[in-house]
Amino acid sequence: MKNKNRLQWWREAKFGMFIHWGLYSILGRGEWVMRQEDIPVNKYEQLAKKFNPEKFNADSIVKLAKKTGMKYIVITAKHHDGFAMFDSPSSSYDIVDMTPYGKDPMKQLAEACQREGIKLGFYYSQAQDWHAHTVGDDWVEKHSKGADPIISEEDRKEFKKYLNQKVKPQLKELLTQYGPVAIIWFDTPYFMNKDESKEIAQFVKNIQPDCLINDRIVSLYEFPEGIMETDYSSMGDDEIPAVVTESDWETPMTICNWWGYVNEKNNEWKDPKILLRYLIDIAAKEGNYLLNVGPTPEGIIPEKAIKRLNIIGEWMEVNGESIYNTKGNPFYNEFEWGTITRKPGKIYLHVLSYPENGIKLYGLKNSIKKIYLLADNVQEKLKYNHYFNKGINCNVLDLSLPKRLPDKYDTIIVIDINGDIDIEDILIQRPDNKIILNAPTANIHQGKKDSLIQITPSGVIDNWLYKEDWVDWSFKVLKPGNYKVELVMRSKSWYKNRWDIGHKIKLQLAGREFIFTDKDSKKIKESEFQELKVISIGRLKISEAKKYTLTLLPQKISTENGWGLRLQSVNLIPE
Ligand code: H79
Repeated sequence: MKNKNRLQWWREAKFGMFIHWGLYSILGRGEWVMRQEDIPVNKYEQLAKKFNPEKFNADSIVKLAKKTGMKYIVITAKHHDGFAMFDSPSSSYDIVDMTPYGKDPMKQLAEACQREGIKLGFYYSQAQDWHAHTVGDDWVEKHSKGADPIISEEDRKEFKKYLNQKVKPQLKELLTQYGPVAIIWFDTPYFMNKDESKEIAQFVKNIQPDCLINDRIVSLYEFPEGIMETDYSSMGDDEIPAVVTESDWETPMTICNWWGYVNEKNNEWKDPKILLRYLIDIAAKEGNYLLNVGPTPEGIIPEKAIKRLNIIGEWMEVNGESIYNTKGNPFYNEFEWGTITRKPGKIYLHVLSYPENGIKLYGLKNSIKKIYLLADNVQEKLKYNHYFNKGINCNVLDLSLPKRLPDKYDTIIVIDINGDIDIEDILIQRPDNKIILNAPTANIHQGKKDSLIQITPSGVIDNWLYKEDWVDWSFKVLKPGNYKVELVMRSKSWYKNRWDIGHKIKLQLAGREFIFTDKDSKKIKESEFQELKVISIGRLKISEAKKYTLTLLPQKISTENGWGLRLQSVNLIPE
């Protein structure tokens, strides 16, 4: 079994600062500039001569993180460009040997973090290294079929040499020069086979057993089951799962259009309100938020980033209790007005938009001690009605809100209860009468011995490759009526061919049966890497308020690219 004790601090922390800082910062066009602009190695190396971040002040950065409510920092010790931002005795391509600055910023950060009680982790690009030519420049494109690169035996030898001669010595330095390291944050595990991933992971654990490692040490495309040595999973860059996901996960998030510093001419900043919403949304889905800043070549965090962090920090100062050490939304549903976090004795309602009709919760069984606004020092009681409704056979909480809410971003309403939350253990129709059957709430039935069908950390039913595999959901309908049935599929990320097309599926519900294909569907672009497809299946009448089961039985699954059917939800929308 995995040792989960070492994750305790990380689970409580919920919020960390990512820092991308390196030679690329000088050019101000993001951390991929060397590759994107095809800068030759010898020319890129020259940047080191200009790197003199005299304004770098570890204390002020750590204090900023702390003031923002962040509990840990992860900084790029070495990014894909291969340049070590720390004192690396095993390499001359490092900040101490190559730059006029000549000092080790990681040492300063480690000391400042110790003083402030903030955990420090290092990002280390273990596979891509555009300076060690073996895994450099053209490798990704040369070997990539749009998926993970395949490499020749000869290249594999070179890669191993690089792992032994650069990666291991540098990891050892990072793990012995700076005291306890909270996390080694690996990235893009291109080229790595399972043995190599395990070897590097074990190498870290042998030196510092309590150092956490994320799962980007292993290619989850090649080895979907992962390896034991990893402690938590990284979502895709900027990716937030669609639904509550109970594994240990973290979303790395940019604050603007790149990770590394982007100068005034090229940058686009995210709206602070959206950045705060991501924090809340991620907590409500039971994950951690690793929000990135890119210091300038002088070593300071840009004003516009600080402004955004300050807005989040001010909110956290009042409302942090609803984020730290919480669990996610226990209802199997989202709400029109916002979302929920919780811990024993407390339920936190995050009101993100004012609900004109008040707030309704179905299925809460605990007796309620008190309901009040978190921002209200005197904790004046809010009026509510909590009762069992015989007509629909369900507990109902009706809550009316004050006319004005104190926080313009997210007002927290606290429900004090006894002990852990106790809700009806079945998916209940939402208060807005939609019925959303999300992937993680499905019962999965493996139809073959070698079935791989599973629910991914990002909340998708994935590796659904055989028509013998099937799924169903049980749920409680409160409001009989006519419903529109639709199915939502999610694309694979990163890969050029994101979809397998040509599925045929049977859906059974309330004595009706629909057979449909993915031919007629509406595509929705979610991000650069993610697309959804919505298939309208048909209409049906649900005549009673009671428990129903919906079953999906594939008749044909297309696996042209190896993805199969990737399902996010089945939605029943009242008409
Ligand atoms: O460190 C940050 C990124 O630089 C790194 N992960 C985060 C945490 C990362 N490395 N690779 N990738 C992310 C994925 C590759 C993205 C690419 Fe592109 C899409 C490479 C080429 C197309 C984005 C757009 C980067 C260059 C152009």
